[in-house]
Amino acid sequence: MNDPAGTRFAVRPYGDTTDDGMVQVSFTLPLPHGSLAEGAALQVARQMGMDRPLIVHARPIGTEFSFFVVYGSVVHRVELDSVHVVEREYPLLSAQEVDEAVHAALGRDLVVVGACIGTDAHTVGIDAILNIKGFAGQKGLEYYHSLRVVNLGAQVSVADLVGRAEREGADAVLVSQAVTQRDAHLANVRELSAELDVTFAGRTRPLLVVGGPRFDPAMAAELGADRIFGRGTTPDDVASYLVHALTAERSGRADAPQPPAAQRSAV
Ligand code: B12
Repeated sequence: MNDPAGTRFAVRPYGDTTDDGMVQVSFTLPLPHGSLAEGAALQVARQMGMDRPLIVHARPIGTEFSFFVVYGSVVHRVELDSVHVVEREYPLLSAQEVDEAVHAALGRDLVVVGACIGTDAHTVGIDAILNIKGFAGQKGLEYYHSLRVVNLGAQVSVADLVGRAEREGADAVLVSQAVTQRDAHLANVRELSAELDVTFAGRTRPLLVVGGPRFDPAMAAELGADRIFGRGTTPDDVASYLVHALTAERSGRADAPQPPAAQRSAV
């Protein structure tokens, strides 16, 4: 929807015609498939703000559950002034620019320690960022000459990750979480952040960079992380962020990182 000056200020979904509000949602109810379950599904849809919802697909899942796809028009519209998102505030750098910036600012390699923590065994996301093979046509962080990458893989405990980060002299800890059941991803990141605080008390804590498809990037501060990356992240975005955070910001800080290990030169 546009104002007279042509500026967009509010939006609604659309299917057939602009602003018709049409959406499609899918969900499961803990009811055997039948008319009661279908009636309940329609009521769920109405309570979600859908006007005249239609069940376009329904099928039993075993004997006690039903799956639905419902189509209808939502009554809601979104005022764009009320939308707050995390925008990338740093430039995307090429691999060569990253290498030059790291070596100019740190005089050494930047150390990255990554893992999937907790019981999470979904390594494809962290490998997409770290592995030299990369993702979406971008080489992973292992490709960069100025980055030393330690990838610990899956199901790493918080204690093991923090211990390894300390021994490696990590500048950044990169963590992936795909499983969100019972908000395990949030609890795990909070636990990791607290453990980093304890272990690095009195020293500069490594950056905590978190990624996964179901994180809200706006939750970084709340979870004790420095940055959260969501679905579709590419390695160059992460490398550029590391340069931005560890060179530009830290070199200006009074508590700029002191090398915890002998092989690290001054920042
Ligand atoms: C492949 C897969 C598996 C494989 C994992 C193999 C492996 N080595 O990783 C296997 C078969 C082992 C598996 C097992 C399970 N899985 Co599974 N799995 C998937 C699947 C189909 C794809 C995930 C994937 O690889 N995506 C591709 C990568 C590239 O995308 P990504 O993870 O989002 O990563 C990108 C960004 O998020 C970001 N990113 C991710 N991590 C990081 C980290 C950093 C630091 C940064 C900067 C960025 C970043 O960058 C990446 C590139 O853009 C998803 C469904 C789906 N379509 O997403 C289910 C899914 C994640 N699995 C699920 C489940 C339930 C399970 C099991 C519990 C099933 C079971 N009952 O046994 C087990 C759990 C095992 C365990 N202990 O963790 C659920 C999770 C539901 C939930 N809400 O928690 C999903 C969503 C399927 C579903 N719809 O139910 N799974």
